[in-house]
Amino acid sequence: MGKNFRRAGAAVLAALTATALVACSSEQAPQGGGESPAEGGSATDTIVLGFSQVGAESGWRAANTKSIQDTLTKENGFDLKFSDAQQKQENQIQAIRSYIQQQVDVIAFSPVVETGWDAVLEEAKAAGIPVILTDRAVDSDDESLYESFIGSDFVLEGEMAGEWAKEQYDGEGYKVVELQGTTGAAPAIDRKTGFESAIAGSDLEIIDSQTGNFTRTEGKQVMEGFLQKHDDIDLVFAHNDDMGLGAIEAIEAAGKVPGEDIKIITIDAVKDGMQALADGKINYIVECNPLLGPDLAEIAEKVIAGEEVQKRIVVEDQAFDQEAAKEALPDRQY
Ligand code: GYE
Repeated sequence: MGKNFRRAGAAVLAALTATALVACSSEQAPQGGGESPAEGGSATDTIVLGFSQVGAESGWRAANTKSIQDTLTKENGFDLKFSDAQQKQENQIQAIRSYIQQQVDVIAFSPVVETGWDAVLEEAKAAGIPVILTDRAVDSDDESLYESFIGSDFVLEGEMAGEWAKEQYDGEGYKVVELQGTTGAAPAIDRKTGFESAIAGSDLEIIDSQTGNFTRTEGKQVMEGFLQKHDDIDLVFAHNDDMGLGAIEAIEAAGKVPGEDIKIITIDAVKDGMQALADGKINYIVECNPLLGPDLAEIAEKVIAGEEVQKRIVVEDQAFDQEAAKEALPDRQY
């Protein structure tokens, strides 16, 4: 509920500030993308924003893309140029270079992996184009390469998952398998770190850990391999709902009952995950809010207006057990 209010507030603010930006962007913004002026207004009203998305790997990503596309609209004062990198860093670098060439007003992206961005970000800086990071962080010593990073605290998410596991199952000698997100991605690195630190010194033991690349298909495949290798798995920690949903399929195909014979903890809390939680097939989900469009719009407007922005905007997340999922499902937006 609180979140909805916060988001509505951001949208209103976005609409208001968009109007105030007209003069500013007409002075400093080059005509990005070579587009003709939008009907009903001059092109100078508009912030041209190039967004490079990670891909379409998960329900979370679909909700994140929708939030961005629904918010950065012409009506809200944006001309959004959107590209999907299909989980490949080289595609993202190419997209960012093309946005630089088009002289967009702002570049935003969700970096598929953490490292290897300095060169292209320096090119953007040299061209005078501000960069905003959404969702995932970059690992760079030079913080001047981006204006702001909007996203969840993934270490905290992993800790919340680990704390809950520890509360439920410590003392019982639980064997855990881990389905990691995309290798080298901030959420995969940080969720692993957080979970491990929370269960350190407990009776829970991670007996196997492999990437499922944040997808349902790979989550299922990796879980099939785990089930063949180990006959004593008690708990799956999946770095996202989709891999957990894939694991459910593998567990059922192996004749076991997900949520009972093998417990499952995931992160995201997208609709399909929440439904599986309410159905008793998942035991606990830590939320990761994908609705970053309003915050991105607000920060982009401020950056263009030359206003101060926060370097780090942390999106707050909650967590759900099976009862909480049943209650939350009817009002869930994603
Ligand atoms: O948890 C996962 C997606 O970066 C937070 O990426 C995001 C993660 C999310 O594929 O489902």
